Formats: sequence, structure tokens, C-alpha cells
Amino acid sequence: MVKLDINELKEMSRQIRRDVIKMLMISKSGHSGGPLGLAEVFTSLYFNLLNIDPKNPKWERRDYFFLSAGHLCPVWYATLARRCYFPLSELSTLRKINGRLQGHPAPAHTHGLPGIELASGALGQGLSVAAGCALGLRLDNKPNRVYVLLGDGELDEGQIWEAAMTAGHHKVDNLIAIVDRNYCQIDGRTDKVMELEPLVAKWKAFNWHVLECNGNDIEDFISTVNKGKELKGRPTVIIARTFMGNGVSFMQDDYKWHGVPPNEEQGKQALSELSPTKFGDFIEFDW
Ligand SMILES: Cc1ncc(C[n+]2csc(CCOP(=O)(O)OP(=O)(O)O)c2C)c(N)n1
Repeated sequence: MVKLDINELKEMSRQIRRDVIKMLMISKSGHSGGPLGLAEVFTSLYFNLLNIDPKNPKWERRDYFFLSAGHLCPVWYATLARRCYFPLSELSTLRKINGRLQGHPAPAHTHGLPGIELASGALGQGLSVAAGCALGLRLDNKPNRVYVLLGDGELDEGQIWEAAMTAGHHKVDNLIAIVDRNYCQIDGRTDKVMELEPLVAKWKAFNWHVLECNGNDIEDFISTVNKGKELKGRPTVIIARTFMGNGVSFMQDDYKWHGVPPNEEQGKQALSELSPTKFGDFIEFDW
């Protein structure tokens, strides 16, 4: 099991941000803001928290991870490549026709990537899948945990709350949902589009344990997930506060970066703010 120390985790999350910027500059299309905001969450999950074996993605004892908000996949692709699920060089194929890194994720058995178990992109479905998976594992007396990542705007989907009610009712305590609470969604701030507060009270009313943390702080996020693993009798939701576009000054906390890539000048600027790391870039640009 690979576990990086805290300084390496921080450096890896910066590298993953650099990867996301370069991938988007090459594809000239895709989502910048959400993926950049989640670099710490994905680094922590894949380099510290998840019980996984990249050499054997279908390992029977693995923790399951589902990305319900599929548009966030650039950060997932970069993390999976850094964790050696597939070659780093393939990151330059984001959104290319016939490639495995489509604009929304596809699983290995449908020509997608190893480590991906659910096609997503249509918002609202992942929590239902995760709850069913966790229930099935419990029925089989398996110790595996199930994690699912949801966007906060995604919580506007009614199916999320059907799944929340079901998981709460069945006391599915091998399930941890993470909400990317960046207060931004495609059309604006979440409070303007559809008020979610009081969000903690809502999840509690559906019989969930609720934890909150700073999702851009690796130590806080890891200790919160570890706390969630100990909670019994109910599913756990972690409301992880993040900033959309975190790490890039002109994208930070701005919903307009939800679904657009940086152009060359903006990409150069972003990379100058994210200094190179010891892990190295997957591609060098000939500016
Ligand atoms: C069922 C469905 N409806 C609408 C969309 C279009 N859509 C894509 S992303 C998005 C906003 C999601 O907001 P959030 O989950 O907060 O993601 P973030 O903006 O933080 O990346 C919407 C409405 C979709 N993908 N699926």
C-alpha cells in the first residue's frame, strides 16, 4: 500500500493540478474549476486512504470509489495515472475520439480506464449505485468500504435524496459520501441557483452521520475520513469545503471556470503559479 507523507501529498496535489492544466490546454475543452478544487481530495484518497491495488484494479478486497459528478474526471484521470493505473503519457489524450479519457468517465469494460467502475456524467446517479454496492457487500459479509464523490450543485437532483433516504433507512455504514462543497455550479453560486442550506441538518434528517472539513487541507481531510471510517450504525457524509479553481488565482472561487479550459496565455499563467514538482510533468510544451 503506497502512502506518501504529508509533504509529498502536498507536492503530489500540486503536480496533479499542473497535470489538469496541461491536459485541458491540449484538449482545448473540458472542466477546469471543479477538478482543480479537488486535487487534495483525490491525492488523499488515492495516496493515503483507499485500500486499492492499481496492478489489480478488480482486487476482491478493494475499496470502491465512484465519481458521481462525472464532469470532474480530469482530476481523477491525472490521479489514476500518477497512481500507475495507466501510462502518464496517455494524459495527453483527454477528450480525443476513440481514446480512453473521454469528457465523462467510462469503465474499463466499455473501453474506458482501469480503476473506473461506473460511467457517470448524468448527475444524480452515483449515490444510488454506491448505496446498492455497499448494501451488496454487507449482505455478503465483506469488509470493503464504498466511497462516492458528489458535487454540491449535483445535490439539486432528486435521485440523490431517494438514495440518501434508502441508505439511511438501511443503516448502510460501509458507505462514505463526500460532497464537494465549493458553493459553485454551472450557472452560478449554489445559493442563487438552489439554496442547499441547512445542508448538515438535511443529511442528519435522512439518518446520516455528518462530518465537515476543509477539503483543500490534506491533513484535515484525511483525519475526517479516518473519523468517518470509525462511525457505525449509519452512512457517513463528509461535507468537504473546497474552492473551485483552487491554486490558480484568476480561477479561484469563480463559477465561470466550471466548464471551460484555459487558453494558452491563461494556461501559462496558471502553470507559473503552480511551481514544478519532483514528480515531473507528463509533457513539456515547446512554447
Ligand atoms: C442529469 C444532469 N443534468 C444536468 C447536467 C449538466 N451539468 C453538468 S455539471 C452541472 C453542475 C454541477 O454542479 P456541481 O455538482 O456543484 O459541480 P461543480 O460546478 O462544482 O463542478 C450541471 C447542471 C448533467 N450533467 N446531468
